Amino acid sequence: RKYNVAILGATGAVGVRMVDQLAKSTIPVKSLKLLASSKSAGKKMKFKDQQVTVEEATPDSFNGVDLVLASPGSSVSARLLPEAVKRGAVCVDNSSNFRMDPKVPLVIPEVNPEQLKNHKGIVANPNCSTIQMLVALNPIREKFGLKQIIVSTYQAAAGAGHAALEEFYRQAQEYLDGKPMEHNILPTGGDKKHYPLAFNLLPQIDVFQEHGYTHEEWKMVHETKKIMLNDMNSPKIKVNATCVRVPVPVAHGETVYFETDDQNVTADQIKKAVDDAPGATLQDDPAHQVYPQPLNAVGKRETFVGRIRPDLENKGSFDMWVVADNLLKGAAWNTVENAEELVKRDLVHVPDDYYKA
Ligand code: 2RA
Repeated sequence: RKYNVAILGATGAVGVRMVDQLAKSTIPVKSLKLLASSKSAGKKMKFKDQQVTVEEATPDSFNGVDLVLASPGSSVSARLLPEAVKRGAVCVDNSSNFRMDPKVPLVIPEVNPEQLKNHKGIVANPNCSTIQMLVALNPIREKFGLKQIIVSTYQAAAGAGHAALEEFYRQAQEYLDGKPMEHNILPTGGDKKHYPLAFNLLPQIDVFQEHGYTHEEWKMVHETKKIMLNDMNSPKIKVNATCVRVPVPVAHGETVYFETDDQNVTADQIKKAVDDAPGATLQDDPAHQVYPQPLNAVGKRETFVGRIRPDLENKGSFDMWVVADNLLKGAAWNTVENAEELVKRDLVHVPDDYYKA
């Protein structure tokens, strides 16, 4: 079977990578539609040896489409993906819109692929910072159980969008030229005040919500519980997050502190579990200063893990450092990988009780 595929949001920072990852994927593509806003309609993009013209996305754009890869922003996904499902298309959505919807599986192929069979036409891609953390933690949970996760993130500017990344580059040059740094977007377009990111750290990603946590921090907490326990309210795994924007263009870093159920686990056992895990690459050799770095992760599909070591004052607790390209494993590649799994499992079918907005 070959598939009629559409990429919604094809011209964005994630969308262009989806086109590239689809071309490199195992999905047999019969036809490809590139969909975006009216202002991008008419642009030409390369797919394998073809040139494809970008079209404006409308509900009828999905007539005859089997598979949609989406990263258009939450409001567009909310409006258009139910229309695509109604027309018989199965959608993998990278926006945050459907992630916590009980009718929508939230999937990382290396972690919970069995959830894919429960889709009602829409599969949600988790947040980039959640994905890389769980690719690293899942082998540990499976072998030794997890009681608690405390994560601090060091998130790249690209996570805030293409315009934010451009603003960051301009700021760096302004700083070096001794000029004031223009700041109109970062830390987030959704809030009132803006600050320079270059040569700075901003402990705010997305807007603030209850108890002084940001939306990004709540995403990491709730998405982790939904994925690891298939139960958004389970108290079994305690999760706490602090998300910080750092002056790095692409690829997020995370320090992950975790406590295992099994109190007699050693750091070597943790390292072996990570080394054997799908999608994870262990880079952990302090004697030779080997550890993951964002500069080395850009453009790669893997999640890189290092600095694994025991908390010498709390038996069964460990630290580790996790790095991945937030636009690839964090978004475009995980989306395409979910689509590959749907194809492999013959799940590209919209059920009779399909998702309705
Ligand atoms: C960020 N994870 O980094 C969020 C959305 N991409 O801004």
